[in-house]
Amino acid sequence: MLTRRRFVQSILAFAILPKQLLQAKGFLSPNAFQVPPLELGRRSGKDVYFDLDIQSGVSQILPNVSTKTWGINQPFLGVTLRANKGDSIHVNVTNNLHKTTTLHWHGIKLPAKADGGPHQPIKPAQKWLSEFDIIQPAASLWYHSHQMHKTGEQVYQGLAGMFIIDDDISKNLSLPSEYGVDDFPVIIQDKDFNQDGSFKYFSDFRDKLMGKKGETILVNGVISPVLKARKSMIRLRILNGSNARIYHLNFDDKRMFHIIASDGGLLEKPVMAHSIKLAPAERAEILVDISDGKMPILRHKMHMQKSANRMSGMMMMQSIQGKKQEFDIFQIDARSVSTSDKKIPDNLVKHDNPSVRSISKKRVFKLQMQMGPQLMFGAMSGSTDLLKINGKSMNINRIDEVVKAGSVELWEIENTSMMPHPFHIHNVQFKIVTRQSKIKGHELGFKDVVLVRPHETVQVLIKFPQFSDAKTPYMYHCHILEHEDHGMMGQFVVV
Ligand SMILES: [Cu+2]
Repeated sequence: MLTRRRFVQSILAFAILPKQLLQAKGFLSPNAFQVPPLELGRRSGKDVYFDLDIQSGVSQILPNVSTKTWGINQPFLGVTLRANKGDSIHVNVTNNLHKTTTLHWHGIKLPAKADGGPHQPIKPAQKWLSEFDIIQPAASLWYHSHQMHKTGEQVYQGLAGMFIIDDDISKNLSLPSEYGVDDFPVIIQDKDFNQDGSFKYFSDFRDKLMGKKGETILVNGVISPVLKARKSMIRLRILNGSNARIYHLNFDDKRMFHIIASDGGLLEKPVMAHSIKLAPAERAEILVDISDGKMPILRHKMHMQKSANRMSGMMMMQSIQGKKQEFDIFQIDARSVSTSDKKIPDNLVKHDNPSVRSISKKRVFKLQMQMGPQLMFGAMSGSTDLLKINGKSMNINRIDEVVKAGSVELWEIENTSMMPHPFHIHNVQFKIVTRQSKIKGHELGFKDVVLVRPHETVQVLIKFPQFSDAKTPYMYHCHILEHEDHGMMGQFVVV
């Protein structure tokens, strides 16, 4: 017979047992920080050849159960590709999945045919050759699936990796740049798991509306890793690779760090900060001084006064439902660092900003979500046109905008909804020129994603590259992947 004491014990044991929870919360048995393998390709002069194999595999993410995952040249996530400005890139992609997919080069200026968006699907067992010259400065970019209506699911499964560009300026700045030694990719994603260890995508219709958020945070595919640092100054290339979660990143000991780069590359000057906000698909590079030999934890946590003022209705709803709003991301173990000779430069690069006087056209994009019963019904029935831009849901057969190659335009993005939307434009790096809040930190740099807050209007200044192709469109869309998949996307051609 189960005594009351035994009963209480068993309940406690049940509550405490899942190891992944213990690890996630207390770093009880630390996982090692994983650095994605570096792929430099086969080089012949300026020509660089990459062979990428999109594959399915099995990964040990949780203790005791394995997870079916997707990856690029490895079972889960993509290898890090690295090349130089001026290189001619030739990527030979093979799809070894049983599903059609694509590989999109996020943040890279390139011909529309090489972009890897919904117009360049790769069927199972097929190959796709993407070729482009790198015409932009050093930056931390990334690549991911962009399959029509399936981007959310496919990125969630693991189809995402980092693409690093170097140039002469970045190499001569004496910044930490030894990959895996003092220079680390940090791909942050949030996942949910089923009992059998498989990824749990779409638990309910709310995920479709608000975007899929998971309760377990992974860094480069690992839960709560500890990075044993060897140098006293480290560079973190942080990518928010999550489908929908926005992170407010800061250290538990409130240490300051320097933001040195945004989506499109280095800032003009390092910016001191103690926190940074990154929406899905945004990147930032930060330098962290760990010469004190301590063990700081990078976490996702809003400041008290901010969280009180800025907590959106949606977030309130989530808190009420008992969903976690704060997470430890990973820990740096600086107990055995050796002194780094790296000093933080006062100046980094000079930006070639497009001039406001050369604006040839202004376009307005209204981001719209249907509210009320229509939305609920649509979401539950799996409708793919719940979300709109300028009154239209994405139609792959419709060109929404025609842009002149080489022109400078002002794009005004107006969020008419109650939740924030990170707006992404393919083939460009733009500057944010006006927004309701102060433009600061990484937002001072070149961007390919801008977070547009509820009821906010943001203006961005864009100089379009010279590539033109009247037949093949590029995308602009919300980078909450479920929003993209459910219609908040449009197409433009450059002629
Ligand atoms: Cu959105």
